Amino acid sequence: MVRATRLRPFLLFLLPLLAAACGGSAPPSGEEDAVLGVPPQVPPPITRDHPTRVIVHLEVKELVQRLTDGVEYRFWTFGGQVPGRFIRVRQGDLVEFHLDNPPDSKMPHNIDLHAVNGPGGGATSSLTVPGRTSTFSFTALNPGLYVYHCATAPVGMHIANGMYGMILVEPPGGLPPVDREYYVMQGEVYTAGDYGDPGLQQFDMAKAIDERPPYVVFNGAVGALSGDHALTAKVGETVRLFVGNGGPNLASSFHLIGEIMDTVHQEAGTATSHNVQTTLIPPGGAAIVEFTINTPGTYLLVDHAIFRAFNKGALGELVVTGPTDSAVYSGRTYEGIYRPEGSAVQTMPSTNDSAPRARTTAEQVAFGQRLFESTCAACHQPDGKGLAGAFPPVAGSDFLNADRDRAIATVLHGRSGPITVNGEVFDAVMPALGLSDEQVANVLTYVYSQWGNNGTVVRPADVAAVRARGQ
Ligand code: HEC
Ligand SMILES: [Cu+2]
Repeated sequence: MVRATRLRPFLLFLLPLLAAACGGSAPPSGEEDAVLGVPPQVPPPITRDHPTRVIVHLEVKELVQRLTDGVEYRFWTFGGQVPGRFIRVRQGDLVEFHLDNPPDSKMPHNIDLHAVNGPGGGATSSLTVPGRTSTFSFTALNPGLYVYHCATAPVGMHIANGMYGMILVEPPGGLPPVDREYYVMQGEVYTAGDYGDPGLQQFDMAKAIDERPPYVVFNGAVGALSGDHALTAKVGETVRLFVGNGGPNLASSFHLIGEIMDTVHQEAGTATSHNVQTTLIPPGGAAIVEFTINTPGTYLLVDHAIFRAFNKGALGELVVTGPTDSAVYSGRTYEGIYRPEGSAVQTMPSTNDSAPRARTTAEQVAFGQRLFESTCAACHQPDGKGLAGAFPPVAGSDFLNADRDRAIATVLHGRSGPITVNGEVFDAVMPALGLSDEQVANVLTYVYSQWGNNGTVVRPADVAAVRARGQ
């Protein structure tokens, strides 16, 4: 008895603290529209002391943007930029998520948020074809910084084209206040051309599968965080970087040249470590990095897998102004030495000639089947039947069977614009896949031999002829 009465005041004091720590225990009250951050900016910290219903509208935009000077790329984005809009909520919030896909899009898309506890992270509830919108809700149960990305087949292609971003779930009470916060994400771009090859570049599926990106960049372009777009801070300010990695393939050895990270939330989880030089950020992962700059200058953000920084674009700048502290550093800066080397970089010859040559039609079919399964099936489906409204069938396709050379040109160069296959109109984009004559011949011979198609045999010489005609 005595014990219980003594304990009661203590429990009364502890309960609100426990509730605050769990975050999710109070039901959400009220409603608000999310403020979304345009990279490299993030929305302001949350000042609410209770969970609420947060309404997020994210619009997919497929658009051509600068990749580097003289080079453009058709990005698929969440909100018009790479990375996608930054979402900021509080633990316990009920997030009502709207994914909008405008009618002029070419592709279906969806979203998988790593902050979701539920099948597909939202992907199974959000597949949205052009001209439609999808809605689903989730409670932000766990605090942390989470990647989101498109998970529509071929998943790697949607991510490589720029469909990734981040959502921060703040713990109750928020993160410790800092002077500056920025949003940075690394990602690869798989262009058909080499680094710096001018013009509008096509996606290259073969390079993506081989994990050989011509570009590795921060925030979607070479120089997205340099010059006029550099991050800025003043001496003595505390800076927090929300750093993510969209991948799709490469882990980032994230490093700030000339600055030690005072605090790192590794993998953007709850644990912190201190005095870190380089932090590893896996594809689909993130880190929260905090530091104070002691002396002015230009500090470089790099992937310390260093060819990526100086030859593929993974380089950003943080320009710090203010009084020099010569006790911290003698004052000589290295600005100007660690510059990107421009677009006139060396290129290594790329050949596909190591693939074994098929000597018989049966071998062509066998090699072609492997290629179909690894490269074409993601879109045209393993049974060749395609996906209504998105990918045409190659099984029993009148379009395919009517014109061999047109089929060769499609696989060689990709295809866009409306086509009619078995009476259904498709108006989407098939990427150029960067295949050799031999590979095109094999995969088409395989496709022609399957699913009721007409058995046409395609030889490498036939492909070479179409290539030579520029058809
Ligand atoms: C990223 C998705 C994607 C991949 C990968 C892809 N295709 Fe396509 N393919 C399409 C789309 C979309 C179209 C329709 C293009 C249009 O609307 O003009 C198409 C059209 C075609 C056509 C002409 C239409 C038909 O159905 O007969 C053929 C043939 C074809 N693809 C074969 C292939 C082969 C072979 C491969 C693998 C080497 C492949 N595709 C890989 C998306 C893809
Ligand atoms: Cu997508």
